[in-house]
Amino acid sequence: MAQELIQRLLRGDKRALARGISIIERGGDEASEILKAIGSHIGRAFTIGITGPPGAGKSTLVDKLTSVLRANPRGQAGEPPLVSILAADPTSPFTGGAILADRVRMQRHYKDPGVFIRSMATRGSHGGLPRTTRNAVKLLDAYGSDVIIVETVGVGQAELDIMDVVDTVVVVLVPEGGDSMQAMKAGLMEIADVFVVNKADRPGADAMMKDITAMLSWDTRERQWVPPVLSSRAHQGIGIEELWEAIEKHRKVSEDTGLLAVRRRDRRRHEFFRTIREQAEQEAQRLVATDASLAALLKQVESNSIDPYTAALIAVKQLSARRRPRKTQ
Ligand SMILES: Nc1nc2c(ncn2[C@@H]2O[C@H](COP(=O)(O)OP(=O)(O)OP(=O)(O)O)[C@@H](O)[C@H]2O)c(=O)[nH]1
Ligand SMILES: [Mg+2]
Repeated sequence: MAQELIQRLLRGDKRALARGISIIERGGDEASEILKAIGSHIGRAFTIGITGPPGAGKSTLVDKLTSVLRANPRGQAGEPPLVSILAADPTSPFTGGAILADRVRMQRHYKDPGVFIRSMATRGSHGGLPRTTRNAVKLLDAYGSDVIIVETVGVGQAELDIMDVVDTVVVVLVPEGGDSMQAMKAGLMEIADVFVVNKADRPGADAMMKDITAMLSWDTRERQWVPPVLSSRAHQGIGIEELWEAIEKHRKVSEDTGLLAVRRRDRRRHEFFRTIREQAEQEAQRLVATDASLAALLKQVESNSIDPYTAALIAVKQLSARRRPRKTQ
C-alpha cells in the first residue's frame, strides 16, 4: 500500500503527496515506512522559512513570492519552478480564520498545478517545531519541489527551530513600536538570514530598518554573511522582487562558502540524535510497562520516595548493564 504511494509521490503525483502528508500527520508504521523510503531522495529542494510575529504579513509575502517565482521560467527547460508552501499554523486546524483568509488570498495558486499548498496545525505540540512539519518538508522535497516555503509564527523559542528545517530564514517584522526589541528578545535576530520590514506604508519603517541594522552591527564576529535589511509593502506587491533576490543571494553565498553544507550536516546530526532520543523514550516506556523492577522504581518516583533524577540514572545503569555482554571467566 505505502509502496505504491511512495512510487507515485516520487514521480511527482500531487494527490499522493497530499495523502502522504496526512499519513505523516497521523504517524505510525506507515509513516515510518514512507520516511525510510524517501530518505535517499531528498536534499534537492531549496527550502525557505518565513517567520515573524502574528499578522506581520507573512502569508501575503509568501503569496507574492510565489507569483514572482511562477512567472519566471528558470532552468534549461524554461519551466517555472515547482513551488510548495507549508503553513505551520499554531491556531486551530479548521476554524482558524487565518487559514481561511490564506485560502482566499492564495486562490489563484491553488489552481496552479505547479504550486502545492498545505496548512498544518501545530497547536498543542511541544518540543520545538513539530516533527510533522519537518517530515512534511521531506515529502515535499522527495515529490520534486524546486522551492519549498515554510511559514511559521515566530513567537517563542520553539519556532526558532525553523532554522533546523530550512536553508534560508526570512524574518518579517512590522514598524510597530518596540517590534525590533521584541524580535531580539525572541531570538529572531540570531536566526535571520534576511530581514524584511513589511507594512512599510506605515510610519516608522525606516527607523526600524536602521534599528535592525544597528543591532546587527553589534555582532562583531567575522561572518561570511551579514543579513540584509529590506522593506516591503506585501499587500501591494512592492519589494517582492528585491526580497527574492536577497533570498537567492543568500542561497548562493551559503553554497559557495560551505555554510549550506555545514547547516545541512548539523540538521542531519540533530535528526539522528533526536530520533534516538524519541526511540529510546518509547523503548523506556515499553520496558517500564513490562519489567517489574523498573515498574517498582517508577512507583517510588511517583510516591516521592526517590527523586526522578536519581531513579533515571539507576534505570539507565540497570539497562545498560543488562545489554553488556557477560564477561567469560
Ligand atoms: N498596510 C499593510 N497591510 C499589509 C501589508 N502586508 C499585508 N498586510 C495585511 O496584513 C494582514 C495580515 O496579513 P497576513 O499575510 O495574513 O499576515 P500573517 O503574518 O500571515 O498572519 P498570521 O499567519 O495570522 O500570523 C492582512 O490584512 C494583509 O492584507 C502591508 O505591506 N501593508
Ligand atoms: Mg499567515
